[in-house]
Amino acid sequence: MKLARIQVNGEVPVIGVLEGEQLRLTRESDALAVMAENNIAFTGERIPWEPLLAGKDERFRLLAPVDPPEVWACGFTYQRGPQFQRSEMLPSGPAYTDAIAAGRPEIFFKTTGFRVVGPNDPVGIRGDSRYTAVEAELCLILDEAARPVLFTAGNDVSAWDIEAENPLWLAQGKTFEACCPLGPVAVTREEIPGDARVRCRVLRGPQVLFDDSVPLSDLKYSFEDLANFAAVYNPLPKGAVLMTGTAVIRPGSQGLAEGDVVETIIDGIGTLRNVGKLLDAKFPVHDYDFSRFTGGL
Ligand code: DO4
Ligand code: MG
Repeated sequence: MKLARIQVNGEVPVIGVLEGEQLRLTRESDALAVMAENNIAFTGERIPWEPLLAGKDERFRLLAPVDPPEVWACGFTYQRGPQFQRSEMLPSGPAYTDAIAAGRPEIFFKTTGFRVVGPNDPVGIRGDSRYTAVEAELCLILDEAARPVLFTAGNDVSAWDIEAENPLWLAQGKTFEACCPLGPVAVTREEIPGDARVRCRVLRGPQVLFDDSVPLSDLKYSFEDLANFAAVYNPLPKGAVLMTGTAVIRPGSQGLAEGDVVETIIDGIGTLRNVGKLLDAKFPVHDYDFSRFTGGL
């Protein structure tokens, strides 16, 4: 089952079931409820999927498939690790290598639904970041018992230079306006093929700046184990999302720039496309020179 959430003419969002090339609208607003339903209440309306996915029909807006109460994220979860050595801009050191060796993933709070964005929405780039990395990740949508029951694609976009300068600034590097694109659909497990890959592409106009992928089977932990690590002493609300970590890292020192298109592509889920947007500073911050981060390498 593949589920999308859309807004029709600015009204309350509803869930649709993707059937072939059409989205069949339901009267429900919650993907988990539709998934559990035996008799889904359909409205009778069917919407062509491709124009909706491309954001081309003004009457409809494709949203993130869920509006999560919380989004948590895992780090250093792939076999390829330490994957982050592939870029000179990324944090490294004993804290990172020890966590990989210890067999315990990094788990951190990413955001609430407030900073989640959907397909075609802008993805934020902090004005004080010289190196904002895009992190293509499979995301687990958890039920009331923290079981992964739906899956979507996400981008754990991160101001890595800020975390690299001081790991205590992790939250500032990870959580900011529009820092968490999710979509385009939430799927049940059987929709994800055994040989699924997680792919990341960055495009600037017609130029492909980056295109790489890894098999999902390189993930060192099972989905259930990651959910258990996150929830073992930390009750998670129904509908919480858990990002499973990235292994696809753009090498070099070029981060996401305003106008760059970033795609997270996962077999069985599809393509989540977003466009980089440089965020404005909302308030003056006294006694700290944020511009020292932005002066170039
Ligand atoms: O602190 C580092 C975060 C690592 C991460 O987000 C990942 O592995 O995906
Ligand atoms: Mg990540």
